[in-house]
Amino acid sequence: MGAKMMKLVITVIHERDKQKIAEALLRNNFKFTKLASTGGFLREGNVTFLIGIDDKRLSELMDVIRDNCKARDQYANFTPPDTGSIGVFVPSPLKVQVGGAVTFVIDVEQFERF
Ligand code: 2BA
Repeated sequence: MGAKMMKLVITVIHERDKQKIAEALLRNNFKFTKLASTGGFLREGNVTFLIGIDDKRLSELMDVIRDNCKARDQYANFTPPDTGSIGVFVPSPLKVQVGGAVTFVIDVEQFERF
């Protein structure tokens, strides 16, 4: 595949969508690599897919990702910084919306399979 015609799509997916999206990618003949990853903010496991494609298939791939991931509300408890003061801290859960899929599209400069 000529590298000029390639994109690398990196998409961070919620754990609960990983099976669904992997099946949809396979069904639609996309090649991918799945990496176990951890969100920096929630510090929970998520899954990162690396998907190398001919750039003509970019919108098709975006549709597959969009159709198979959904946004979810999650709650995060935070430990406060140590202020040195005496007292009991009751953390209030913070609601955040996660995903559906955080997606980056990168031009591939070179692609080889050795
Ligand atoms: P986390 O870093 O665990 O973030 C989970 C969710 O928490 C985020 O959902 C966002 O709604 C919220 N959040 C993140 N940082 C925040 C902050 N400093 N203050 C308040 N709320 C915050 P998403 O934006 O959908 O991100 C889902 C996951 O995608 C992230 O998990 C992270 O693993 C990845 N991600 C998101 N943006 C990224 C970026 N710019 N670069 C690399 N990875 C990213």
